[in-house]
Amino acid sequence: LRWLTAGESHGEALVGIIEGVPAGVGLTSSEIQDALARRRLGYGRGARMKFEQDKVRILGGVRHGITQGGPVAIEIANTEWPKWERVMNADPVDLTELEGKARNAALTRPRPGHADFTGMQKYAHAEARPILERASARETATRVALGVVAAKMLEALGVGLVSHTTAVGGVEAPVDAHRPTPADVEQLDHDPLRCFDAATSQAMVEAVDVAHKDGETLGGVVEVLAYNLPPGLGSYVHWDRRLDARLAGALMGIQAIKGVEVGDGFLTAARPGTAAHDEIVIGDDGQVHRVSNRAGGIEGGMSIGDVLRVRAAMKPIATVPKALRTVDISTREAARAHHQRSDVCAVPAAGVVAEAMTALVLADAVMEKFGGDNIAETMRNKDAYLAAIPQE
Ligand code: EPS
Repeated sequence: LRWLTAGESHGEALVGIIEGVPAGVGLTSSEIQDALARRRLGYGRGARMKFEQDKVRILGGVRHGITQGGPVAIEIANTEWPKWERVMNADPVDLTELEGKARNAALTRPRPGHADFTGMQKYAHAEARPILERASARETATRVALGVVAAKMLEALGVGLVSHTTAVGGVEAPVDAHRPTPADVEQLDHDPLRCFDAATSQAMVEAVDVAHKDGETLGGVVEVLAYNLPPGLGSYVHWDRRLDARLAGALMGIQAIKGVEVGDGFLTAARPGTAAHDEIVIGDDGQVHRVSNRAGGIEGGMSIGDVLRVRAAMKPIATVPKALRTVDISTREAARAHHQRSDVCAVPAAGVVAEAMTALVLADAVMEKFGGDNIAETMRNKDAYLAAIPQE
């Protein structure tokens, strides 16, 4: 599988293309639309999430709700485009009417923690508009859309994913809290922060309210779980084939993600060896089992057939209402970073994006292992592999 995204935050549309999708996978634009709606949920998002809408069109690769084997192309049109048509037009346009308008003002006060300043240096722009347009997490809408294609491939193979919020600011779900399954997605989507623990969720809502009042922003932690994966996706034989390495890269590549854990991750570093691993036993059913899943479903860079568990830590959004110190690059004078509006907390959305990135990596690993031009062929190959490997 390979995939690419293009488009700007306030551009006409975002587009994504994914290539290598087998034929025979069910896919409709309303499924993509639903996933995009889930990404817009979450307590603490800014005003833009309310008035802007994602308008999905599948432009290629799908016919009558079934993938055909060609690249799948998806457009997510931005309903706010009429407001931005001049400022963001691909062709040269007359901007005189926009003089003095905030939307067209040069952004010369880069935000600490954002791509603004280094982007201006690297791409030789005198202001940050061209940087923030592409650096914006708006682009993650495309990843979620492509993630639906991957999730539908995985679903055909019996693999289900779910994501949830485990921390917002300093408020954390208890370590031993129940973990959700794909059957809990609806319940999670109804929770203001997509947190599975009701008491923690309530405390998170309060933390967001306090941050909002204080002109602050909040980060947090999200967790993605994948159920029913076959053992043997990824490989120990080379660094870039390790499933955990590929997941870490994919999750770290999400805007504002600063840390990734697989399984118990950093907790494991503090444990002695006898309490760090998952012992292997023969269960009552005569099958080989691990007694725990501290490893998060991956050993030696390969899925082990247990629940996959990865986490990503998001930093607080860099567009802080109580703006941070910066320098106005046009005058070289001390200033406050530019701020028009912002999300207080986008952690729930990051969970949906992390789930999409995980689905893309897993679908890629599945295709690498099992191949197939039609998903039925992929399933046959998977079944034959499972029937042939030693189980007991
Ligand atoms: C974003 C800033 C906000 C978010 C945007 C991502 O946009 P604006 O600066 O126009 O208020 O709303 O997220 C989305 C539009 C989205 O669909 O997720 C940023 O700087 O990353």
